Amino acid sequence: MIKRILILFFSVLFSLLANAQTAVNSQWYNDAKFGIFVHYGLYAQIGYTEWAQNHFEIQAADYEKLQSQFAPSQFNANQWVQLFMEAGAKYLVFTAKHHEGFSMYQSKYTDFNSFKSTYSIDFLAQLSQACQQKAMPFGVYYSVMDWHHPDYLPRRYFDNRPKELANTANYKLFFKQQVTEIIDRYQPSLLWFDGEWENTHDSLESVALDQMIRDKNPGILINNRLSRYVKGDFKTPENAVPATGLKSEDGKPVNWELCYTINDSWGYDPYSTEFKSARGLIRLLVDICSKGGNLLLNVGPKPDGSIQSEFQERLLAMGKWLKENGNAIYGTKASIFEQLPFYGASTTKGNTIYLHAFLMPSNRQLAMPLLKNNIIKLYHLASKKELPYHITNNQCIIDCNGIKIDDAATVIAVETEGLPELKSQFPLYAANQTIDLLPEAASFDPMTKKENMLVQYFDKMLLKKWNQQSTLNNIEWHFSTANTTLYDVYIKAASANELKGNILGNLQIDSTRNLLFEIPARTAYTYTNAYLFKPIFIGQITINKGFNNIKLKVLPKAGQELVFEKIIFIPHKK
Ligand code: FHN
Repeated sequence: MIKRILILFFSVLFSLLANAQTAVNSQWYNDAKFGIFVHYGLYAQIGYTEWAQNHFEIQAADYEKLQSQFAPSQFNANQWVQLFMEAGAKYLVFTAKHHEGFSMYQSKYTDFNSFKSTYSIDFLAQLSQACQQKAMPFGVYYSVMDWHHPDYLPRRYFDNRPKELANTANYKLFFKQQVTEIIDRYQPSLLWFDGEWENTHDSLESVALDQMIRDKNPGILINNRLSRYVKGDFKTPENAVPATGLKSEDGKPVNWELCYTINDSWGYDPYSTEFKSARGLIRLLVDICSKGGNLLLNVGPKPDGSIQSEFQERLLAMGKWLKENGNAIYGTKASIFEQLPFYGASTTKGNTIYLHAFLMPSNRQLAMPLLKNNIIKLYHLASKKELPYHITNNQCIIDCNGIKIDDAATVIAVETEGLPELKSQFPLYAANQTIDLLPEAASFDPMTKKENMLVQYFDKMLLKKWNQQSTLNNIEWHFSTANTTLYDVYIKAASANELKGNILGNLQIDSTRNLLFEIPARTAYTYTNAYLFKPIFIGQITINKGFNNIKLKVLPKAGQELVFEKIIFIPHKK
């Protein structure tokens, strides 16, 4: 009995220690917020993404020929790492082996590796060393799926090698050997597995492998893609920010990292020429941080190992912004606000709240929901200039006159007495006040990503493309009123397409009362500027004292599309 109690005691203790270990290990990762992902392999030579072998249905034997042509003449590990540092990134994840099966290092277990090609480069050796010199944590990507190894199953549909000869046990051993040599030799801080989805029956014994890795290096972080049987230390959504961050089943925030491409491809693709803007990438990083995650931004180097100028320009622009505003990113936690009255986001670090205004309101008065705390200091982060503020309508209104507005995000720091706590999420309006309901201050139904629908148009935000194809069902505002008041209600909106008929809509007040309205069709002959529309009167409504919920819904028919600027409630004058 005593023996059993002791065993139980020690196993609980070990598991507590293991969990505590993960929490300590992940500190650098949680604080880093921004890493660079590099997808580089033989596929860069084809220039049709890292899936080129699959796309062009190339047999493994033919694909092997790319090894002798691989000529990374411009590769320079120190220059890469220098660029990533200048971008403000805090860690690097490099593809040691992608689905093509080519090892980008000197592996003992296969000759299909970069050291055995003309340039004899061990990318892992050079990059891990360059990172070490700059104290930048180094991470290794490793694909479970392998289109080259003769013993990996299942094969690609076009692969003509006889399956019967494959012995999965050999691949399992190879996989384990390579992972072991990578850990032993290059000591990565992080392992980023991928391509795990085919091994549904876990022929690769991932649980044991995960344990083996952690026994070897208890400090290592492992993503959630080794297999479905292993949870991993962080989740890895791809190319789309989860609307409210990610939580565990018991509702606690979990570590997560969005991997994201600058154009539309991970591996080099000269045909993928739609590049996200630097401004968009900065805002993406802010948005991710405001939801408690990290950004792993991808770069796909050219076949010669250089990094194309479009990527460099964007990375350097991010670095420039981070140099001034990095305090509002590194080491921060998610926003304490559910919703902000302006277009932007917020992050928190200790006693400081950072407000990131993507768009500064044209009157330069930035509103923050009311806090319980006293404010000790409130300043523009980039210039350290203190800013005047006052409390009104249950909001803290910050006067942002006299500071330089940043096109990507202007950051205001609010230092509070004690840890910041929210007092009131929603504004409170007096009887004689006009209420502007802006799309950036609305909650969108969970089906729709707000940032996909909002477009900055000079000094305002517009909600665009509300049509039959959009998932948007409604948008909602919440606020309180100090008195019961009768309002004249206007909408500023227009039909984006010509000759498609009037667009029907409904403004619902507290789920019970409806103001139905029509946005007149735009005719080809009256075309002026669709975005400089006049307010359309839609009726009168009494708003009761207290908390209110206003829901806007439009019902576009085929071909119709709405552009929306705002709803205005003006107290009725007798
Ligand atoms: O198939 C891969 C893809 O090529 C790329 O490596 C991404 C990065 O997360 N992962 C897989 C798709 O999820």
